[in-house]
Amino acid sequence: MSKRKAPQETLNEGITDFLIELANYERNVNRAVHKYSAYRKAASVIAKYPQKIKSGAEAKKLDGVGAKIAEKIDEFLTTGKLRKLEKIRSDDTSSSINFLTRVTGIGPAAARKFYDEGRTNVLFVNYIISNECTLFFIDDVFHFNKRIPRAEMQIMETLILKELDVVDPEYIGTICGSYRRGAESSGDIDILLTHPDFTSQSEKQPKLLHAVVDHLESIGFVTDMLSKGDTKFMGVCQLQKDEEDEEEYFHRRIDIRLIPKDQYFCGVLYFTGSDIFNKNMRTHALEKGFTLNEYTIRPLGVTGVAGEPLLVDSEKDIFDYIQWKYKEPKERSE
Ligand code: DCT
Ligand code: MG
Repeated sequence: MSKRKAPQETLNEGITDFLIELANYERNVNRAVHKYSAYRKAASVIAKYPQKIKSGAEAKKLDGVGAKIAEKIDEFLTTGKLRKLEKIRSDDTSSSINFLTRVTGIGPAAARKFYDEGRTNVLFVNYIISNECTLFFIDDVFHFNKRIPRAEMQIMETLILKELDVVDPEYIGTICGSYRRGAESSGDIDILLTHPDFTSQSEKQPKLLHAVVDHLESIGFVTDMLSKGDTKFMGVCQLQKDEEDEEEYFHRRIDIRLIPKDQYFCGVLYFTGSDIFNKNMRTHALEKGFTLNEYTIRPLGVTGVAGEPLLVDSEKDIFDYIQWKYKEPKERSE
C-alpha cells in the first residue's frame, strides 16, 4: 500500500518544504536561532492552512508570515524555485555543514567548528550515516582529510604483509593506489588480496576476507568497521605508537578487497590507477579491440560483443594484449 499523505498536508508542500530547508540552513549554518524559529513557525501555520495558497499576500494574512516570507512565496509561486535556496544548495560551506549536522551526535555548533577547522569529509560522514556507526571516534573521523605520509604507508605495508603471512602464507596482498605509484603521500590504504583457493569459478569465500580483517582487528590495527561484505571491507585502522615513535599516529581509512586469483592482476592494475591512467588505458584497449575493466580483459568480436576473459598472469600480460609498452606503477600518473 502506498503511503499517501492526507490531502491537506500536501496542499502547500512546496512552500513548507522550502521554508523548512531555509530554517535548517539558518540554524545549522548561520546558527541564527531566531530566523530558524521564524521559518519553522511560518511553515507550521501554512501546513495547517486548508487552501492552496495563491500569493504571498494571501499567506501574509496568516500569523507568523511576514513581508519577507511573503515575498519568497511569490517568487516560488511564479518561478517554481527560490534563488536564495539555489545559492545555498550550491555553496560548499553550507552544504557541508548541513550534511554534518545529519550525523547523530553533531549539532550545528560542532558542525561549524569542524568545518572551520577543515575537518569535513562528507563521503566518510555518509558511510557513517548509511551504516549507523557510532561516533565515539568522531574527532578522528575528520583526520581522514589529512594525507598519509609515505613513511607511514611503508610501515603499514610491512605490518599488513607480515600479518597476512601469519594468517595464511598463501595469501597474496598488494597495497595499491597512489602508494604503489610512488606517491609521497596517500589519501587512504587500498589493499588487494587474493588466495589460490578463490577463483571466479569457485564458490564465494568470504571467510578468506573476514579471517584477515578479524586478525588485523585482534592485533589492534583495524579499529573500526564501516562496511563488511563478502569481498570488500571498508574500515579504519591506526598504527600503534611504539616507544621510539615521537608522534601519535592518526586513524586512517583502509579498504581491503578480496579478488579471485584469475582476476587479481586486472584488479591490481585498476586499483593502482591513477584514474586518468586507467581511462587512457581502457581507451587504448578499445582501439585495439579489447574491453578492459577491474575484473577482466576480453576481446571484442566484430559485432562488438565481448568474448571470454583472457588469461592474465601479470600486469604485463594486459599491456601485451593491447600492444602497449609496459609502464611501471611510478609511470602511471596519466
Ligand atoms: N579509481 C579509478 N577511477 C575512479 C576512482 C578510483 O580508476 N573514479 C582507481 C584508481 C585509483 C584507485 O582506484 C584507488 O582510488 P583512490 O584511493 O581514490 O585514488 P589514489 O590514486 O589512491 O589517490 P589517494 O592518494 O588520494 O588515495
Ligand atoms: Mg588511495
